[in-house]
Amino acid sequence: MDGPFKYIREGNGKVSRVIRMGTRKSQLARIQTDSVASTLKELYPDVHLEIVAMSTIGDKILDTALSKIGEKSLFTKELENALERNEVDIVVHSLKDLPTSLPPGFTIGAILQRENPHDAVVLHPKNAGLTLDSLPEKSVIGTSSLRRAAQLKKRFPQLEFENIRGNLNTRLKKLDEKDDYAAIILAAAGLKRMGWENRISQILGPEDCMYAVGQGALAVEVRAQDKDILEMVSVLHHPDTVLRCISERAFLKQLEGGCSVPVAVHTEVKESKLYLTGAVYSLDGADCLKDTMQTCVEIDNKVSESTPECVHVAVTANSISSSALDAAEKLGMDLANVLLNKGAKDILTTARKLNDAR
Ligand code: DPM
Repeated sequence: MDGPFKYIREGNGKVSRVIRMGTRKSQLARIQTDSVASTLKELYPDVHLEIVAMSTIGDKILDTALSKIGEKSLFTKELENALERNEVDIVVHSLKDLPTSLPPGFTIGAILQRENPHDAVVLHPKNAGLTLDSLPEKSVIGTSSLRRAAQLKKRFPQLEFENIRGNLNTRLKKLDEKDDYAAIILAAAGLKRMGWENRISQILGPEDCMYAVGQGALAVEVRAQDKDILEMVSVLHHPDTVLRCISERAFLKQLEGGCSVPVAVHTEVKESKLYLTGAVYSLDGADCLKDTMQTCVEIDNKVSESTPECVHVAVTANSISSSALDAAEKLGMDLANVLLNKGAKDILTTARKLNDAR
């Protein structure tokens, strides 16, 4: 059969489209892609799913801090090229790795129910039983997230913070097999998906460390024009997660923050209200601007067939009430504007300059 898509002829003579899912080769990326694949398989037993694994720049450069590599969309670019060339139809990402604007032609067609969005402490085995409060003074904590370092430096001034890079497997190995780090900080969601929940010694609440925009949620990226695939994946949307993440992404976008700035958030949906706390930090955490706002989000699941397709911070969610999506996006922008009025731009510009000079 001609055309860009791949088809398969089944035993009964029926021709059906093969859906190809692109993934990075890291174990976490494979696990995440496989979990979305098995959900799709349950929902659509007749589709033929194929998984195509490829390495990305982010996987190849393992020794440089994420925040120092100039390339935006580090982990996503090669996968997007494959999407563009119709070599794959679906790419599963950690939402927090996806920029708030995608290149033209791409959209996030689904955001799945969020895992625990908080950060977690993983201790060197010799420190079993300790916490960030009880570790000896000057203990070295491994993280290359500016966001984590800024908040934790302020909260735990007796500790020291150093970069650690590599995928989750590499980091745990560096922690366990060397004596460089007393502990490392990782997203609880990634640890859980890898089956390493037993290594979590402490979950950091918002008073210790707020999470990154989109942390803990999986996103499905597709070609914006591919209506069949968009409709197929849209059933994966988890409305509360979508609203929270749209407000978080709008907050980051309005601040003009990338994936490696000291910006942190906390969101909740309670009784049709969406609460967003957002903050920006100087690299040492000494300067901090933080505020909380709320808005009404009626999740009525009313699908208004007549409304034209609209996209909120690169997310297409036609199955969710557009007034709720609009309110969530506005909440993020409004909160960012409040912080910008208090001088958030200066804090972020200085943080960026200092980080580039390191
Ligand atoms: C982004 C950051 C990190 C990743 C920055 C941040 C952590 C970098 C580091 C944007 N992406 O969080 O402030 O520690 O050096 C990443 C992880 C996951 C997705 C791993 C992790 C899994 C969790 C999820 C890397 N991206 O943060 O421990 O699905 O949210």
